[in-house]
Amino acid sequence: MLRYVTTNPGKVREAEEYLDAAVSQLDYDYTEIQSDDLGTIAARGAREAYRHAGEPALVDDAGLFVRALDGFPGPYSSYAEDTIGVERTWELAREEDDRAASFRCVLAYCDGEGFDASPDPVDVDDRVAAAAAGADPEADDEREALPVKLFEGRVRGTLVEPRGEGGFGFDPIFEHEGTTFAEMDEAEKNAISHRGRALAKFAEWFAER
Ligand code: ITT
Ligand code: NA
Repeated sequence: MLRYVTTNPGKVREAEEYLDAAVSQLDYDYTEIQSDDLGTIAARGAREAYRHAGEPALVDDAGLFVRALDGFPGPYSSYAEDTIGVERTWELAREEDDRAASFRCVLAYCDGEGFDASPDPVDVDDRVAAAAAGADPEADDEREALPVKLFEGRVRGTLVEPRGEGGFGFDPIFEHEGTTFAEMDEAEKNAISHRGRALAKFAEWFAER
C-alpha cells in the first residue's frame, strides 16, 4: 500500500481525490531539515518515512513563494502560517506593488528500490545511481542513501484579500485567473494546482511501476 506521508488533512483530501484508492495517509511527522529547496526537504523525509513504515512512501513538501519578498515564506510556509498567519502574510504582500506569487509542491517517492533501468545494477556506483534517481547529493549517509524520485508542480497566481471557505492554508489569499483557491472545490483546485500537477506526474509514472 502506498502511504501519503503528511500531518495535513488538506493535502490528504486532495491526494485522495486524485489517486483514489491507491493511497492511504500515514500521519507521520518526519524530520524537516532546514533547506531553501523543497526537493531536498522532501527527499530526506521520504527516506525517513520509508524506513519508518517499511512501505512505499510519498512525501509532499509545499510552500507559497511571494515574488516581491524574494520567495518568502517558501520552504518556511508552515512556520509562517503557524506564526504570523495567513492574514498577516497578505498584509505583507499588500504593501508591495508586485503581488505575484506561486505555490510549489514537490512529491518525493521512496520504496527502497532503485530507479535505474540499467541491466546490471551491481556495476552502478551507489552515488551515481542515487543522483540519477534524484536523491539528495548532500545526504550525510550518502552510501546508504536510498534512491528517491521527485515530482514537482507549480502554479502562478496573485495575492489578494482573503476570500472563500474551501481548501486550507494560504488558499484564501491565492487568486488564480480571478478565483481564489479557497473558492474552488477540490476537483477544480486539483485541475490547476501545484499539488495536482505534481500528482499527475507521479500518477503517470507510478502506473508504469
Ligand atoms: P506536512 O509537512 O505534515 O505534510 P505541512 O502542512 O506542515 O504538513 P508543509 O511543510 O509542506 O506541510 O508546509 C506547507 C505550508 O504551505 C503549509 O503552511 C500549508 O498551509 C501551505 N500550503 C501548501 N500547499 C498549500 C495549498 O495547496 N494551499 C494552501 N496552502 C498550502
Ligand atoms: Na511540515
